[in-house]
Amino acid sequence: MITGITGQDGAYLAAELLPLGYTVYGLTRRRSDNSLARLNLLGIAEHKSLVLVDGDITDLGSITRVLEDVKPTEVYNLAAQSFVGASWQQPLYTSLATGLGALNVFEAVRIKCPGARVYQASSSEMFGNSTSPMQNETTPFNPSSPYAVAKVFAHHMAVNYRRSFGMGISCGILFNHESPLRGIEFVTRKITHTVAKIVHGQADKLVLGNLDAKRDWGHARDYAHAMYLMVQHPLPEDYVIATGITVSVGEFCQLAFDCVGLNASFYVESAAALQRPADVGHLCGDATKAAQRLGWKPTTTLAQLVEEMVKADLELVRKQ
Ligand code: NDP
Ligand code: GDR
Repeated sequence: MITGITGQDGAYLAAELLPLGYTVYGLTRRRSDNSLARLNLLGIAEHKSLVLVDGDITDLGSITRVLEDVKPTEVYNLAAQSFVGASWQQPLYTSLATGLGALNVFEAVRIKCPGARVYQASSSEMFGNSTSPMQNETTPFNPSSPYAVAKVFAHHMAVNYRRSFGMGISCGILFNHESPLRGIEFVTRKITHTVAKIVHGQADKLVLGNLDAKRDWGHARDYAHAMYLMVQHPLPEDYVIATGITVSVGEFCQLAFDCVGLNASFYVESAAALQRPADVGHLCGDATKAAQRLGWKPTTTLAQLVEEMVKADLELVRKQ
C-alpha cells in the first residue's frame, strides 16, 4: 500500500515493487482531474497488479476503511503537502497533511494491521540550518519551515509508535531527490524545464530565488529502492539517504545549461520575491548507515541526473 502514489516517489516505488510480484494498492484522493500522468510515464498505470483505492490521509476514517479492506503487509506513507515554499502560505493545511496525516496512517495501521511494516517519508529539511557540515541519523533537528516542523512531528510520532507499540515503522530521512517526474515547482525541474523552453524559443530567462542554497541531490529511482530496502530489513530503524555531494542552485543551473551548450550567466536572474521567509542554506547527507546495513548506494551521478532531466524536458517542450 502506497500513499502518495501519484507523486514522484510513489510512481518510482510502484515501478520498483510491481516487477517483484507485489500487488500494489495506491491511495488516491478525490480530484476533478484523475490524472495518472507519472504512472503513465513509467508505463505502469494499467498494470494488472496495480489497484487504486480512494482515501485521504487527513481523514482517519478513510484510511482505516482502506486498511481494513486491503490488509497490507507493507505500508509506504509518502503522501504529504511536500512543497516547502507553499508551507508558509498554507501552514495549517501543511501541518494537517504532512504532520497529522502521517499520524493518521500510523494510527490506522495500529488499529487494522499492526503487524504491517511501515515506511515514513522523513526529510533532510528536518535538519534545517544545521551546524554539522554533514548530517546523519544523530544530527539534531532544527526545522526552518512549517513543512519541516510538520515532518519533525511525523518523524517523532513514527519513532514513538515504534517504541510504544513495537510497530515496524522505519523512517527514511531522504535528502532531495529529483527526476523527470519531479513537480515543476521544485527548483531542479524549474531549471531543466526553463532551459528546454529557452532552447525552443519559448522563454528568454530563468528567474529563481536563492541561488546560493546548497543541496545534496540524488535520483528518485535510487531513493525509492532505499525505501524498499528499509522495509525489508528485519529491524525497523531510521536511515539517512543521500549522495554526500552538495552543490548550489547556481551550480545546478550551470550543469543544466552546459547540457545544451549555453552559458547560464546570460540567462539566470535572482528575484527577491522568490526568496523564502527562511531558507536552508546547506544540506549534505552522510548515508554511511544505509550503505553498511542496507547495502544501499546511489547509482546515478549528479551529471547523469541533470542530463536525464534536461533531455526529458527538451522532448516534452518539443512535443508541446
Ligand atoms: P510529491 O509532491 O510529488 O507527491 C506527493 C503525493 O502525496 C501525491 O501523490 C499527492 O497526491 C499525495 N497527497 C498529498 N496530500 C494528500 C492527502 N491529503 N491525501 C492523500 N494523498 C495526498 O512528493 P514526492 O513524491 O517528491 O515526495 C514523497 C514524500 O517524500 C513526501 O512526503 C515528501 O514530503 C517526502 N520527501 C521528498 C523528498 C524529495 O526530494 N522528493 C525528500 C524527502 C522527503 P496528488 O497527486 O493528489 O496531489
Ligand atoms: P526543497 O526543494 O525546499 O529543498 O524541498 P526546492 O527544490 O523547492 O528548493 C531547493 C532550494 O532551491 C532554492 N530556490 C528555489 N526553489 C524553488 N522551488 N523555486 C525557485 O525558483 C528557487 N530559487 C531558489 C530554495 O530556496 C531552496 O533553498 C524538497 C522537497 O521535495 C521536500 O518535500 C523535501 O523534504 C526536501 O526537498 C528534502
